[in-house]
Amino acid sequence: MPEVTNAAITLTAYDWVPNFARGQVRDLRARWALEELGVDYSVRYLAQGDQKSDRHRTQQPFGQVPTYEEGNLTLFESGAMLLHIADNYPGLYPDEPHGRAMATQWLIAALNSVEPAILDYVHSTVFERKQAWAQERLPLILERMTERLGALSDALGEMAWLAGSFSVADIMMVTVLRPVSQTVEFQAFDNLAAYVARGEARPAFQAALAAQLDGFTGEPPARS
Ligand SMILES: N[C@@H](CCC(=O)N[C@@H](CS)C(=O)NCC(=O)O)C(=O)O
Repeated sequence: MPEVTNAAITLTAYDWVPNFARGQVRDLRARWALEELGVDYSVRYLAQGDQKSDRHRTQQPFGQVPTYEEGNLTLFESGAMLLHIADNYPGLYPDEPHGRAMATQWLIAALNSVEPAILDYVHSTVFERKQAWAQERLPLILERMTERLGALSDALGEMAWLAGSFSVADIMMVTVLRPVSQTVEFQAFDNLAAYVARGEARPAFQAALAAQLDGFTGEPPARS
């Protein structure tokens, strides 16, 4: 198991999140990449709320997880972590420069062209669901999300992975898609449903998911 104590790489993660977020917190992305490579990492667990401390903000200006520490390097942004890992440990980028550029492109597309539409849906159906306007806004959000998923489905076509061989682009895209992968709208795209299932079937994904779930040993924040 790559999650050990005193490894050269340390991630931050939460020691508690609500059930709906378990298995979705973005430290999963870095864990998955490291599991694929068999690279050891440690985790510093934060209680809910501690991510907003001054100390944590020196590492993550937005007061979020994950962070990634390795020697004197500290990174925030899961995308930067995946690119750094792929650059420094062979195995998650295609071998030739063209393939690497394609993988980088698709990782950024996951974050910049696909994730915003998915987050809109998650915000509307989870965090903002009790707002009077949430139901009224939903059709528009679904339309935008479906348009993005349709375009991704067309681009993926019959390919197994986005940049030829399995790469960091797939770690990012699969984790970006997972929050909506059980919706009717998503399941209508057979190749996307199969793509996410293919990613989730990888032993390294399963190990990363289990490690994240094992880390939720804390208590919910006290109600004020
Ligand atoms: N763009 C950041 C987003 C990080 C993020 O949204 N983290 C969430 C957990 S998955 C978080 O800490 N949310 C709590 C908060 O924003 O206070 C990344 O990809 O690393």
